[in-house]
Amino acid sequence: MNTSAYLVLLQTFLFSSCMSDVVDEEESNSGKDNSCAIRLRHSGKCEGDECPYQVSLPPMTIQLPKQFQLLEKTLNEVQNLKESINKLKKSCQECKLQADDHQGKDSNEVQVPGSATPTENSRVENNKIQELQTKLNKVSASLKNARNQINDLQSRLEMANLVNMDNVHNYVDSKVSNLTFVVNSLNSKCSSKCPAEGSTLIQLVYRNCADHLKAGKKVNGIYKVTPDLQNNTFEVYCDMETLGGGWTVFQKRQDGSTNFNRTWADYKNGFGNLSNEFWLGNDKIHLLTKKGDMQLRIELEDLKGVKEYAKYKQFYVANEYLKYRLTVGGYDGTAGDALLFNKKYNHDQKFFSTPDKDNDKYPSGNCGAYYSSGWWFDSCMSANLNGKYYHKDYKGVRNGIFWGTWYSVSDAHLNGIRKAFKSVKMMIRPNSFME
Ligand SMILES: [Ca+2]
Repeated sequence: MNTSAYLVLLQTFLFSSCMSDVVDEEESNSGKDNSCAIRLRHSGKCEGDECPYQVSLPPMTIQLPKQFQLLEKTLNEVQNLKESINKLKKSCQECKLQADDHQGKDSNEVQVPGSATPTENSRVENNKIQELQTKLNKVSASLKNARNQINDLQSRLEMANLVNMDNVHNYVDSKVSNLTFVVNSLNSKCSSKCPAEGSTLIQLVYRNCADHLKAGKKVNGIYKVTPDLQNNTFEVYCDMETLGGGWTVFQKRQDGSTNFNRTWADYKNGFGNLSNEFWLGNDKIHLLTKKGDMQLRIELEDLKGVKEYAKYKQFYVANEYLKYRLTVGGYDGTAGDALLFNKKYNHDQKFFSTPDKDNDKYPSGNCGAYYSSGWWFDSCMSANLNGKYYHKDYKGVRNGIFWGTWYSVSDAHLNGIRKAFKSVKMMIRPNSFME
């Protein structure tokens, strides 16, 4: 049944029960009592067959078919949908507001305060980019410049590497050679042309015994010499007889009266008696030889009275700072070259050692202490002219005066007997000396 059918049924019911209560509007207004709970009144003029009525009904329950529940449910769903749509609308509006807010903040980051329009923002951003581009170009130019400078320095460094230490050494060596040549040529000029002219000078300063001889001193004995004007004058023993004389003696052994088992300080300053046995002193020997033109002569005599000699064209003793290092060479003579015996025993370029100062080449001990001597020990020796003075041949440690080429270094064939020497003399004279 549809809705219009129910209206017809309602009208039938009303008219059948309360037809008497149908009144005109005019009667109702007059206040007549009406016992019928259902009242029907005219509410307007009739038009054709239809008239308008106003129906008053008492409270009542109407039974409706199930289909009305669907309507109600549909209405509820529509209502729910409407609410959901409203919520979504509200959410969208909030989102939009937040988005706008963010957009405003972002634009502020590149915005100069006060400028607000998008066009201005864009212009400011462009300026910023241009500024950054300019800075970038500047940095790039600086880097290029630095790179060029580094390349320049690298090429200079390569040039500098070419001038390495070897080249410097070679340069210095060549200069020193040139200077040595000039000095030597000047020396030879003076020695060959100036003796007569220099006689006045030699008479004033006696550098060594040769100067005294030139001044006319022809007697062996003690003389004062000044080998270096910057150092003191000191006494020496002069041999004015051997091979024309003029020899400055710096060591002499002849009777064993002087002990040669001495300290570094003793050998430095000298000891003994210039008229008998002595060591002149390493400092003085250095001063006498420092000009580098001295020859060395060694004279030896054994207990049988056999005399031999060894001479060296070159003889130089360095200063104490260089441990009185010996430079010796250019052997000639009859006693044999015991100072440069072989590779194992070579006294050239060796430091001076004493019983209390080990500068030798022997790693396991002190040659000076073992052989009771101050000497230019190697490891240890093929010559030792400062050894103990024995008055006769001896046995045991070979710590006596020794010259390795006189007797065999091993001297095994002597059944361990060590040969002693009667006398030793070490003396120097300038190579330029004219006999
Ligand atoms: Ca040693």
